[in-house]
Amino acid sequence: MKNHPATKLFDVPHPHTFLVIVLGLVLSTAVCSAADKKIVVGFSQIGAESGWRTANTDSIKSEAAKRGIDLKFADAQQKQENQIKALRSFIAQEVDVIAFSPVVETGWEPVLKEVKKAGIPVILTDRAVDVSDKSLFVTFIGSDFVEEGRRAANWLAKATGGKAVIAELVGTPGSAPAIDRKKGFEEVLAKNPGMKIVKSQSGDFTRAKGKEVMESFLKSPDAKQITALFAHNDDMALGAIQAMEEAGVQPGKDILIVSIDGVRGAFEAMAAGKLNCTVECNPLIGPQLFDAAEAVLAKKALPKRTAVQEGVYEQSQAAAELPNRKY
Ligand code: GYE
Repeated sequence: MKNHPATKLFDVPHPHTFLVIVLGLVLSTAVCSAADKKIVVGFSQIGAESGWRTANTDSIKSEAAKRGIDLKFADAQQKQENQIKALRSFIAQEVDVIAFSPVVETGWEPVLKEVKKAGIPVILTDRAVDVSDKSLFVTFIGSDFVEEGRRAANWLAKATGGKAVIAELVGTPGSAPAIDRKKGFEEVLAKNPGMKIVKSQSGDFTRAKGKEVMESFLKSPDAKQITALFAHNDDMALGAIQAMEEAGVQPGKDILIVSIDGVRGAFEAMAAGKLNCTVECNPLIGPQLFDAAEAVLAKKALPKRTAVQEGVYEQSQAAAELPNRKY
């Protein structure tokens, strides 16, 4: 076949046109990637064991969405092994920052060393880890659980004139809030000889377990002497209230109840006269978490520890405070 000029499919453009096109492409991808380069944060959450946790998850997810952060969220269903797997998968995905709320305090050194080797900064939220090498994380944002335990005991000491026979519903064994809240509570008890803990068992921070353990407390031969309940979180207290009602015991009257978190359900129970006091533990740490993530990527210095501001509420304040509660 003859190659006639009229049958030519494309005109070959002038070489300068190529240059302009290529330059244009290079420039536009550079501009796009600067604007589109989202911060990628891997977050390993403990689970969904309580109202507190649900509010915490919502706070983190909604704040990430608001800031256009690419959040890789993994739910560990309260198992440390799942959290360790999640952390390793974040390393494999080369995320910019890893954040997590450790279910228990110990056993993190090996995986945190892997994260450090990969050059990924770690932010702890809510619960702390027990590691000797503090360079394994950049910062910890969370509540002072020891102080929360003290506040619960101080309220009870005041309410009972320093005389109480106490049943205790402990949080997840080995978790920072269970260890520290107990410590703070017992510190105040040591100064109040008329107050003693006669029963203490874990309800794993859930309503169902709190109910189950309270049922067994109430069935024990010395159940009648219990005058107060200290629950390490509101959900366990709410479960215990159910157990008391089913056993014909009046929660909030026959047995005084103090718990920790300040979730909406606790305020409702206080307004109904069934719970006596809740010590606030603020779960809305999404904004602080991503402030820290952005700061660490901008190479700004961060404090090793940021505490969250919290209060103590009793029955008389419940109705007025209810409309202000955000979780
Ligand atoms: O008190 C409890 C949750 O770590 C502060 O975990 C958190 C605790 C919170 O399950 O309700």
